[in-house]
Amino acid sequence: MENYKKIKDGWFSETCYMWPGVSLSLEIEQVLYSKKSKFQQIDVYQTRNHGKMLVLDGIIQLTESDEFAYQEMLAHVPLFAHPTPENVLVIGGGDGGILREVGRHDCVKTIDFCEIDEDVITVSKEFLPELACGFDDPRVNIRIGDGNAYVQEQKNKYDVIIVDSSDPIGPGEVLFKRPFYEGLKAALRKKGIIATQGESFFLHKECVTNLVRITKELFSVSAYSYILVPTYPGGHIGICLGSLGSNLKMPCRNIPETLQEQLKYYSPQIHEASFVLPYFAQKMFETV
Ligand code: SPM
Repeated sequence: MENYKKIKDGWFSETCYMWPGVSLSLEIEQVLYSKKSKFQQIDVYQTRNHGKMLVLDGIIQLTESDEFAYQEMLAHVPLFAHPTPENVLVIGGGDGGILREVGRHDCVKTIDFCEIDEDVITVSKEFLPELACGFDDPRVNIRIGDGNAYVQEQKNKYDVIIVDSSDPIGPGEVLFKRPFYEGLKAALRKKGIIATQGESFFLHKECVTNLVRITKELFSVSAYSYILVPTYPGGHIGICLGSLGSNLKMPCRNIPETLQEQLKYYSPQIHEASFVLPYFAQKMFETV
């Protein structure tokens, strides 16, 4: 019961060697689920003020209070940067939140989805139905398995690939390495775009610089955007983007009013603004 070490006096505290000396704590009302899967410890908590919270191996993956920020941006930034996204691949994100957002695009015809840990899907369907509704979309094809192995077998197939990974610890580690990015590139069609969970330029300079270097070297267009997420360490997280031709920093399709009204974070304005980085990060990326 490793996870209970993280709860003291009714507060869950997230600690990790990737962000040493700092911890975010949330008050917990109830432990709803706590079990080790084949790959990781899965916990779902009822928090006092942030709704339900999904935690994998002691790291916060989402809370119901702010999950929309991450899911909307990681999905809609690449999808609106592409002129005609029809075939989409989502790797990771067993909670279904990214699928929910991708499914909002009528032009998308197929959504292939690859997740290593089936238990995350099962648990999310039970405890996080507002995210897991993404699995109900008939365009979604679910594959349980290793995302890297799947990508390496795909060639010239996808318009947009979204990687909703956990941190580069445990099952997510391989998704931060160059061979995986080479596989992503080969799996893209002309003008294709990748968008990957890009960590924090405040907390993980080496990791972020490495991701930016890889995307710069492999893709003709690359960029880094960031999202405000109060319950991630530092209150933010990045998106690392690479493209085989499409411009990334501006939406190239209009957002239908009916879709805009369903969203809480993404808008054409924040799409552009999210690429304007603090000066130190801008310099860090220019010199990579
Ligand atoms: N669909 C939500 C899954 C979340 N995937 C990303 C989780 C990252 C958690 N750690 C954040 C650390 C930020 N540097």
